[in-house]
Amino acid sequence: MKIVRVEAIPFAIPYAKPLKFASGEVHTADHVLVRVHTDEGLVGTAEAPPRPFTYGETQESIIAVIDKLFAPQIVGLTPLEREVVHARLDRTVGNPTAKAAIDMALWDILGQAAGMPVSGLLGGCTDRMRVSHMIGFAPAREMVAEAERVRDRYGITTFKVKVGRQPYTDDVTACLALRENLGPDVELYIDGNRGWSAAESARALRELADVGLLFAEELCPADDVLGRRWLVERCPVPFIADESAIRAAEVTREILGGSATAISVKTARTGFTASQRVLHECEGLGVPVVMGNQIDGQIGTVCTVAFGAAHRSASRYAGELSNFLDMTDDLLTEPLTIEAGTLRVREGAGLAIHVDPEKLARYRQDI
Ligand code: MUC
Ligand code: MG
Repeated sequence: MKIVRVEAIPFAIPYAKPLKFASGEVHTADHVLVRVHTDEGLVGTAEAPPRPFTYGETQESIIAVIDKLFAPQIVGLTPLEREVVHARLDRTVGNPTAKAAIDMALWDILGQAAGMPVSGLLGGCTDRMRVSHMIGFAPAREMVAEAERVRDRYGITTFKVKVGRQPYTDDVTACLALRENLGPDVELYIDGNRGWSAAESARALRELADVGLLFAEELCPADDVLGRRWLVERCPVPFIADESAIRAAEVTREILGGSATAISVKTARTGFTASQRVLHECEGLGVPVVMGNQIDGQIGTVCTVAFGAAHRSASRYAGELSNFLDMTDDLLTEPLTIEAGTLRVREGAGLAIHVDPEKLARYRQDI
């Protein structure tokens, strides 16, 4: 079975409620649907979510790099030759979501060919994950109201609170209000998207001592090398590297350099193959992992839960699997549902991603 074509289709779905955080905001899911076609008629599907403010990719750049660079390099290979595929794609240093979507689409083909679910092929640890919901910037009382709504409606009891605003005291107020209103039983952690300095982060962590945080993520830039190490040494909870440690080599650098003590794995940027490398490295180093969310739609979320549930170490903590709730619509024929704070892996061969042709026709941007 050979790869004969790679399609990169731009689509745009508005958010009902935009997500705001220290490094940007998202009002529309301007994503790219990636389909890898084979000569035997099997088609692998995944989505690439551009995050221009984080990785520099845009919808247009993802399509250009797939059409002009990546597709011509992999057409003619078989879906089993993933090491060859990656050796070719990795000649290019950047473009993480374009590479990740191709990787996941290839796994989808392998699963379909074997008649087995990708989550099982990856590891098959469990069939579901607990869900963590991200709360973006808003006045404290609105953040509390959103967390209460999500808890009451979906049973979600883990929240990642976006911080990194100026002054940092706005975020401290929001976190204190969340703990006070939601009570001791919910899990809370914070993500600064590099918005604070090391000193502001340290002050905020001191003022949040009684909140009982689960983790602190990317509070200050990893490029402030000594400041970040100084902060991580003082941080009372595991300090997650997200956008500062994407690939295995960056994980090595950040962990061994003392700039992080936990890692966010996002299939949107490392697919399944490179995510597995990072995960196994973290297991070897004894470093906790959280399945992160790159502001994924439902297709991306199907991929994240398939990977997270496949592995013991990736399913230990709640995964960030609920961003799609803030979108007005999506492309799947059968929408994902979160019940009792849990999302199940899609049943069926491959990734079991079934795109509704009418919805794709409505939201695609290229015709
Ligand atoms: C996160 O964990 O940082 C915000 C930017 C991005 O790339 O992902 C999100 C969530
Ligand atoms: Mg993050």
